[in-house]
Amino acid sequence: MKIKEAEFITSSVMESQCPKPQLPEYAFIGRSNVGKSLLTNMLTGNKKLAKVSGSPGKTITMNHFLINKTWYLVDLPGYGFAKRSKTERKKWERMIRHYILTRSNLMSLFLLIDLRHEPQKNDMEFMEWLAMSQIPFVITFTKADKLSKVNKEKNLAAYKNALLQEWAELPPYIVTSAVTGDGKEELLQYIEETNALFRL
Ligand SMILES: Nc1nc2c(ncn2[C@@H]2O[C@H](COP(=O)(O)OP(=O)(O)O)[C@@H](O)[C@H]2O)c(=O)[nH]1
Ligand SMILES: [Mg+2]
Repeated sequence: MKIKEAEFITSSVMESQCPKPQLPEYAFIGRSNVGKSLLTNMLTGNKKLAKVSGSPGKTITMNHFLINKTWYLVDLPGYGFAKRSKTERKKWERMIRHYILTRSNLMSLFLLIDLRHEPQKNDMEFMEWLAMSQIPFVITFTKADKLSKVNKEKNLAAYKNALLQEWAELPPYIVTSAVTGDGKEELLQYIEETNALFRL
């Protein structure tokens, strides 16, 4: 799939502000600074579409982008808002989980994980929750350009090991870099195939 058109639609702080669920939707979720905005820009080929923030955890909104007038990409800040109060964080997490469970057009979720780090407890717990809730997801490793080939393999192996301690099978995963464009074709192909399964 080629992206010919990518349009910012809304920034929402409540579900009621989100676009009507009439087109297939894919969500990017992950801690702040993991690379959600840059990956959105890389996928759409528009460097200015999503703001790439230098200061983590500043804006907490759900941002909808309409792609080729046929599907939505939504940026869901999930967890790890360093500068927020615990109450605020909890409220957001509850809302995001509710969104994931009830959004009728949500086809799949891309859980973004910085490949430079060791497996993180909250990412692992979130994946368990997704699996338990039967929400399809793809682990999307980010910032692959920041690692040597050897370290990339090493960190991937560490993740696979951690996952296989919990599960019999690995969830699907894609290794990406918003800098080199790695993973772009794979991601877009997955979306194209999944779009075909959408029913209103
Ligand atoms: N080298 C490199 N840096 C990245 C990549 N993705 C994001 N970054 C950097 O990581 C920081 C956070 O990225 P951003 O997209 O704003 O993260 P968000 O908070 O998840 O939306 C920025 O300084 C980006 O330039 C990547 O693939 N490679
Ligand atoms: Mg962002």
